[in-house]
Amino acid sequence: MNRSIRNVLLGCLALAFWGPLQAGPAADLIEVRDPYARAVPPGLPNSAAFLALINNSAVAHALVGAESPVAKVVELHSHTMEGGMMRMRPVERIALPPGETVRLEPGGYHVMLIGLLHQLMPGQQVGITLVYEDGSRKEITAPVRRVGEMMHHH
Ligand SMILES: [Cu+2]
Repeated sequence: MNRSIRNVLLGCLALAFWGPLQAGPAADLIEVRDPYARAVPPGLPNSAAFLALINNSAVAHALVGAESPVAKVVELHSHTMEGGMMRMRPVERIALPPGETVRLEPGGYHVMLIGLLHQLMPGQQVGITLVYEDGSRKEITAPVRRVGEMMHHH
């Protein structure tokens, strides 16, 4: 058998077996676990939401944005140490490697809620739409929880 034909046949076989494991929009393949938003006292303009993202597919995906009706602006942020201070920075994407769990948690990546349209109190639910690199979107609901005080510097 000619080598290129054999390669094509092997490729088809691989697709037949692997295709179902990785096909489909990222929103269907990325599992969202334990989402929550940080409660803030009255007068504080910003908050953040946290969650774990599990890439159950065999291909790399990425979170590239988020939206929420509770804030004027929603950004993806990272926390980094700079000169001994924790600083937040907007990031364009959060990579979701195949088979891995990526946690958005206090002190690390988070969904930044800027310009809250109302106070976030424990017991409330916050709607968040996650946007993935392929344009697929997932709507989730995050309960509002009290989170230990964090230093936040922009
Ligand atoms: Cu932030």
